[in-house]
Amino acid sequence: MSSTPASTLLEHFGLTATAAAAGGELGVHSPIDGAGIARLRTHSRDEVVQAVARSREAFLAWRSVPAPQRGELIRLFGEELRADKESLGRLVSIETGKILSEGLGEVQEMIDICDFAVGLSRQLYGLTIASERPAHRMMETWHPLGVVGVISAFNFPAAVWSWNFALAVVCGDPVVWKPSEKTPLTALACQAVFARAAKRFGAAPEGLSQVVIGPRDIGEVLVDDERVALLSATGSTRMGREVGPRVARRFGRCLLELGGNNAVIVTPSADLDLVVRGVAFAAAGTCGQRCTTTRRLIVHASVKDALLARLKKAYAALPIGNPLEPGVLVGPLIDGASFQAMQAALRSAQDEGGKVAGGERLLQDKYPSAFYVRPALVEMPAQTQTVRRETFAPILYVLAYEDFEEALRLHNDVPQGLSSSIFGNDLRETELFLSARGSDCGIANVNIGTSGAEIGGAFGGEKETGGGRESGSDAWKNYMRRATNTINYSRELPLAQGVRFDV
Ligand code: UN1
Repeated sequence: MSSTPASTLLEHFGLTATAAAAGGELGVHSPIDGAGIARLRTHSRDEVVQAVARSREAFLAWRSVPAPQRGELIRLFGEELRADKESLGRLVSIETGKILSEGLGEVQEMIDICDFAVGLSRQLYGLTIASERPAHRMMETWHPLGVVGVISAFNFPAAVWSWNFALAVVCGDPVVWKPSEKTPLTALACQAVFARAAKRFGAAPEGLSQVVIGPRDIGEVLVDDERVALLSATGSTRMGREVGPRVARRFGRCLLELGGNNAVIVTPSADLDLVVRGVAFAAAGTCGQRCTTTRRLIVHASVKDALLARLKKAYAALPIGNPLEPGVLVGPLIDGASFQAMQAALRSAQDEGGKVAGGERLLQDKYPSAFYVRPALVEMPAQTQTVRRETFAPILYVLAYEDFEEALRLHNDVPQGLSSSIFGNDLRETELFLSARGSDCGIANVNIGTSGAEIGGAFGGEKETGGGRESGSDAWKNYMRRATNTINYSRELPLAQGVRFDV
C-alpha cells in the first residue's frame, strides 16, 4: 500500500516546525507500533487563561456577525476538510489506531456536521407566543452564548470536537479545545485546516478557534474559568463526575458525553445474518473503543447457541493488524494501560463465572510496543459487577434471557444509558423496546448495531452517560442563550395575571 509516514503528514499540515520538532515534554506515539511521532510543548495554565481571554474577545466581535455569514465560514471549513479528507483521515488512523476506512469516516462525519451547521445558520429559530394581554406580542430570541470549552477523548479525536465546533461557530461562539493528550496532532491538524478556511473567509476574529495542549490540569482551567459559558466534555464517567459539579458551582453550562454500556437484544424473530454483521462491527470494530461500542448481548435462550457459534466463527476470522493495511478490520488498543484494563476485566469476569473466548494479545513479536488483541466473547451466568462496568476494549458479554420483560430489565439495569438496539421482526417487541418502558438510553435502534450514529440525530445518553446531547436535531440550543421578549404596542399597561397596580 502507499503508506504516508506520519512525518510527511505533519509536514503536510505545517506542523513540523511548530509541533514535531519542538522537542517538548509531551511525547506522542502511534498505537500502531508504539513509535514516537512527535514531541510537543504543552501549554501552561497561564497560557490557557490567556487563550480564554482571546476567546472572549473573539466572542464580542463574532456575536454580531449575522448567523448566515458565520455559516459561510463553516461552509469553507467543510470545503477544506473535503480537500484534505485523505490526509486528515490517515493522521486520525495513525494517532488512534482505527482502520483507515474509519479514519476517513471520521473526517466524513466532520464534513457532514459542517453541512448541517451551514443549513442551521439560517434556521436558528425562536417561537412566537400568544400573549394574554391585548396588543402585546411575545417571542423568543436565540443569542450567542459565549466561550465554549471542548474537552475531547482520544477515540474520536476530531469528529466530536467538530460537532461542537461547527455548531458553536454558527451560533456565534468561539471555541477553546483541549484534546486528549493521546491525540494532540489531529487537533493541531484540524486547526491548520480551519486556518485555511478562516483565511479565505477573511474576517474571522483571531481567537475564534484555539487548541490548548497538556494534561488534565490544562482542562481544569477551562472547567473553572467563569468566562467559559459552556463546557462540553467527552470521556469517562469519573471525569464527568468531577467536571459536572465544578462547572455547576459557578453556574456554567455543561454538556457531558460520558461512558456507555451499550446492549443489543436479540429476539427469537431476529435475522441472524444481520445480527452477526451488526454485532461484529459494533462490538469488535474500532477495537471496542467507541463510547457506542456494543458491550452486552442479551440473547433469547432459543437462539443463543446458534448465534454464539456464528459469532465465534466471525470473530476468529476477523483480520486484526496494522489498521493502515487494506483488508484489516481491527487495529490495536490505544496503549498498554488499556490492554491491562482489558485483561483485568476478563479475569474478574472469569472469577464471576464467565466463559472467556478470545481476548489474548496478538502480534507481539512484530509490534512489541503495540497492543493488538483478539476481541473477546464472554458468556456470563448473570449481569455481574464486571458486566455493569464500562471497559474501553473489545469485550462482549453474552447473557441469555427467556422472557422479553426480563430482557428489558437486564438491558436497563446498568448505570450507563448511551446507546442500545434490538434485532427482531416482531413489531410488538421492537416497538415496546422503543417505548417509554423500553430502552432507557439516548439512542435506541432496531435491526442495526449500537455504534456508528449519523450526525443528523441528537447524540448522547442518560444516567451516568451524563445527559448531554450533541450534533444534530436541536442540540444547537446548547450553544445559545434564549431570551423571552414581550412587546407592548398599545397605550395601556395591563399587567399579567390580572394584577392591578394603579399609580
Ligand atoms: C464516541 O465514541 O465518542 O456513533 C463517538 C458513533 C460515532 C460517534 C462515536 N458516530 O459511533
